[in-house]
Amino acid sequence: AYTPRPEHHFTFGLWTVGNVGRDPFGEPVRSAISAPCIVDKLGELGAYGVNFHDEDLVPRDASASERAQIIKDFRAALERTGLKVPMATTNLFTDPAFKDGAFTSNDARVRAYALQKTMRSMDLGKEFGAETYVFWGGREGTETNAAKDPRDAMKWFRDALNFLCEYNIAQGYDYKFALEPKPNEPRGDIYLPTIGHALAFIETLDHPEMVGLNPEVAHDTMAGLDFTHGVAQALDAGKLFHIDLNDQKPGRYDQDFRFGSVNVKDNFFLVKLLEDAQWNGMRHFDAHAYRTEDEQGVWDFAAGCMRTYLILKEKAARWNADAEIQQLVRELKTRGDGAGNDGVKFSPERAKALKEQQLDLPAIRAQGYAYERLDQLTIEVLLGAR
Ligand code: GLT
Ligand code: MN
Ligand code: MN
Ligand code: MN
Repeated sequence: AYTPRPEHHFTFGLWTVGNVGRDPFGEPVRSAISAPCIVDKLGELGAYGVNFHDEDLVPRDASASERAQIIKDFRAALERTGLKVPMATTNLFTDPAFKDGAFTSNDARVRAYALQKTMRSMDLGKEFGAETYVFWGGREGTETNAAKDPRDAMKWFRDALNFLCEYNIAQGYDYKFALEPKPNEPRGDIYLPTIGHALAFIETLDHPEMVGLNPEVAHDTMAGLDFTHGVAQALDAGKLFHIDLNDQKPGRYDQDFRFGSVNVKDNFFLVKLLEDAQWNGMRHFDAHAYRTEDEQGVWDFAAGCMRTYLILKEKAARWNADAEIQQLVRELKTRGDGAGNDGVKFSPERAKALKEQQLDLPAIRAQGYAYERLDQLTIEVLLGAR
């Protein structure tokens, strides 16, 4: 029942299972796994697809013939496994050229390089049929606001996205662009730090319909926010184009832990939201194995992400079918029915009637909401006690 299959739309980045365990204090602990091997193994595990940054697949310094060979081998692996490439993105953070940002660098030459690299990477993604194009502005930020006026940064960011939207149209690529917010790391502070900042920014673009979000569990958790609320707001705005699933303890460095490994309850409500909304996007795991692991640990990690998602999905169905829970939910949803202003359009008469309406405030003040019972029942579903 918890066996991942392609129709579940689970995807991984080449950089996730390919993570070699380098950190700011230590060297790699695992050797790199080739892209075709990753594809074969993900296929075996039941994933739907694999995503990449330009440089995950083709190293920056590859010659034309090396590039051609890499692409040929990768394509062959996709063909033999049936794996898709639903998403592609640009590495705008590793090259030291991007130390002051990419689209928001003070140096116009760097901004030009970022556009050039992104267009080339969009071309590469399309060679493999990618439909979503992610923008994680990891270096778009500052350590000191002496560096630049943040209004200039917003303007440069907007100019870049407007230009790339036009490139998307001119090439007939039909990509959906997905902005990925993050509050900090690797920059001291990153622009567009949360889902809400990104949603507001999108509306200032020339083609807002083309641009949505790729929110990540860990990033909102780092900001101390409730991720499920942010995802719900993105869904409500029709802007949930992609999602990065992983896990994270608040107040730490960017941990990118196995999905569901830290905060089972929050991730339960996240899965329940996605499933209740019948959201049909890719469930992408942007996470990596603990640095203690060898290659077997990497595949244990990947299988675990998918299995936990499916377990939480089953728990959500159980919650939705639990008679006691549903009775509480029904009671909450119908409480005070008929008294409210829901769905009533404004009219001067309606306003007058509402101003004069008698509400039993003492009873309203005295009532309880039974959330303690409801939450305990939720915990019991999660712990397998019902
Ligand atoms: C990097 C980052 C992620 C982004 C990736 C896409 S790269 O691993 O930590 O959150 O989604 O650029
Ligand atoms: Mn992360
Ligand atoms: Mn991340
Ligand atoms: Mn991510």
